[in-house]
Amino acid sequence: MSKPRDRLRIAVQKSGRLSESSQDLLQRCGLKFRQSRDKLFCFGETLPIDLLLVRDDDIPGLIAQGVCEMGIVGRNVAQERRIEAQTTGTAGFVELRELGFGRCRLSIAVPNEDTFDGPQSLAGLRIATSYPHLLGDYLKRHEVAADVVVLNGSVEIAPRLGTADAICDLVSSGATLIANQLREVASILDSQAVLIGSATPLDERAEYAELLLRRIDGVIRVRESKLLILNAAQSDLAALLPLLPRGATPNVLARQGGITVQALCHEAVTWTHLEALKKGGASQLMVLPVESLLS
Ligand code: PRT
Ligand code: ZN
Repeated sequence: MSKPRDRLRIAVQKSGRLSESSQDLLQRCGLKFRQSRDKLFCFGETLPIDLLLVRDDDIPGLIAQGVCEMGIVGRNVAQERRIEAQTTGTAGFVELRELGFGRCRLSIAVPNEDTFDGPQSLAGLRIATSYPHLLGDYLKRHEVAADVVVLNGSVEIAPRLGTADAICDLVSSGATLIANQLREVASILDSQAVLIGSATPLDERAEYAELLLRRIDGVIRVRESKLLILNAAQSDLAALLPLLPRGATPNVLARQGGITVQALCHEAVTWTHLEALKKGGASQLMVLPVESLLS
């Protein structure tokens, strides 16, 4: 039996669309790593949390096997693995947080000239995909019998090569579909990067996992947060408060000749908000980015 570990491991994509944002997120959480020579394992210098740099598809399995406790993958990868695992038991991981980057959708696309009148139009077609379980689940839910052709890359050229009649692939801008004369006809999954974690309770290291989760929550909130500062007369306060962005938490400070309102805003502060507040009597309006947040 392997020796119990006293450090937590988190796996992120080594190189690809999620790599930079994943490492940036961990850095913003105050984690710093010393990269090893093989560049697959990075030792955490600030907390007992180490980093594994791997292929995204391997991350759910590494968590299920107990090689690491957390990981960042696209929801498409997590859901594909979850459906696949349904036949063998449990997936061994749970989704902990949505991370707000790597947004895309898993969609079905057909050649431009083909008609599509709903899922039934796919009956009897050969559909190329790297996501056979998600596609299979979609077809089953719509009671459509089609041929799933599994490809590990270049799915979008399958119809032109004659190896498939339609595809089911990830789409973000849609430019790849257009370039391949394909038309998106149904979206079967909305995806973004998610933090996944072990489904089995962690030992003493649960403390590190909780700490990391709290910091991640702070980083996610702070990303959209702004501090709105304004001066006003005390007599205008009641009229100004409803004009603040929704969900803002104002802090009213007395100053000579009036008040200063500092409002933490988790939603966009627009020019319309500022103009309405100015009209309501506010002056010296200022919107500042928030660096860190701990509440
Ligand atoms: O080597 P490794 O296995 O780790 O990487 P990978 O090649 O499997 O994954 P990678 O880096 O391509 O994508 C990682 C994750 O990024 C995916 O699992 C998704 O969760 C997410 N993501 C976000 C995307 C896209 N956007 C995306 N646009 N993954 C792939 N694409 C493809 C799309 O299919 C198309 O071929 O990028 C191309 C450009 O898309 P358009 O629509 O903008 O033209
Ligand atoms: Zn991959």
